[in-house]
Amino acid sequence: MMKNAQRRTATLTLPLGLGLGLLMAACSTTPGAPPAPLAPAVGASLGQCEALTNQFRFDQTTLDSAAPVAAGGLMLAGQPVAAHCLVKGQMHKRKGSDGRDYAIAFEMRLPQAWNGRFYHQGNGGLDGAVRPAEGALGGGPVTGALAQGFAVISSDAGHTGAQTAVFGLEPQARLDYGYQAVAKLTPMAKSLIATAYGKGPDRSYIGGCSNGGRHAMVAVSRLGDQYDGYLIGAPGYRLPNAALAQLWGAQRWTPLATPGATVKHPLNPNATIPDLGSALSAAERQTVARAILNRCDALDGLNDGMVQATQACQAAFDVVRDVPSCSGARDGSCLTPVQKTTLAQVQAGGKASNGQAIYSAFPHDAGIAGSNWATWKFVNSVALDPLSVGTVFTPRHPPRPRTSPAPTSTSCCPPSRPPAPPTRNRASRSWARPAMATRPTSPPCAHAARRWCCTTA
Ligand SMILES: [Ca+2]
Repeated sequence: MMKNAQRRTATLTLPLGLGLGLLMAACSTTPGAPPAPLAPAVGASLGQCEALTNQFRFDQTTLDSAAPVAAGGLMLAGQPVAAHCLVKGQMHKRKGSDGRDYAIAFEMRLPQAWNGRFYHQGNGGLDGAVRPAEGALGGGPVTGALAQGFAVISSDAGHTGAQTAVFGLEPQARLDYGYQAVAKLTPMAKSLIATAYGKGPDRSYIGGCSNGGRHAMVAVSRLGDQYDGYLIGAPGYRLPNAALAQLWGAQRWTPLATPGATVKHPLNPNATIPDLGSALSAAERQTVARAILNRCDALDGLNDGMVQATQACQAAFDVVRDVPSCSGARDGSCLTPVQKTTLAQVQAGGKASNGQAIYSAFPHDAGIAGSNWATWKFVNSVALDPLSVGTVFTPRHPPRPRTSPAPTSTSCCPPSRPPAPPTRNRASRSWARPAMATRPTSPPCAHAARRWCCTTA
């Protein structure tokens, strides 16, 4: 416990130290002047590859293999990747409380000609697989971090594919997926880099899309002293609520779906799920996309079939007004009134019974015609999101509005003296809060809204 406490203290004080350092630096420069540029990262050549399995030592870490990959041995988008060392290993191997074997499996790719930088690759979905540590950054694989000479790590975040999604019921595996795997991998990866090159990374970055973007966003708040930059693409910023909003959307579409129609379950070849896609067919989604383009394509200055003026489009486009209305049976060229209102509801974002947003709204975009949109709305919302909500995520419902005022009299909860403000000890740079004022003994709380009262319980 003491060790953990010391580590926690160090984690908390490091940003403070850095902040003070930056503050001091700012005071010593001319106001308004740009900060001095950082010294460039300095690269190095890889020493040994195979020997790393014997050379490298790190707490709770095992290197299973280290093998050289020749130039061109890995191709990305038809382009050869330079020679590098592929290291595979595991951290924190353990027996879970559910009796299953867990570990944080990872691979690192260490370029022979290293650019002095480290990139932590966040992966998508529920993790559970060690994706090749290619460091895809968006914009195509040839721009990936590995191809640029970064040392790259990728991991399964603490569970295997076979353990998805039951890992969510195992407390430590759940924590590892949430954020602890990244926290454990980061210092290990830097140490491995130091062993491999004789020096640690001069710059460290973490990034990813979707769940990988979530990993990076969590790292912003938890590992601010470990990374110099965060590249976050399309992050699921509150995945439990995102999954819950998916279920909400499925509920909206279900009454419009063809009764009894089914499609294959995406995970179980022997199972089927309701065909929610029949609620808004591919032809109807194309009709909506055309209506969106009619209103919005030119708003970005170019009629190219893409809506880049996203926000302007939300004001310019109206589902009910702009999509052709069916005068007879559905034929793909129009929407019925209930289809329009349902689509408008879903795009506006899921709402709790009290009207508060569950997650986010979705901008109208011509991408509604794509199969990916339909898969998320009509398949994943039925097959995957309920599984996630049931095992991995704990959605946090929006707080209920108060239905009665908080008590103001002393009948239930006598007000205590407000606590004195904290005082600062300038010598130790610490803050101390005086002991809380003693709350008088309270009578049993009879108020209906107990959470606004003190109680004797
Ligand atoms: Ca356009």
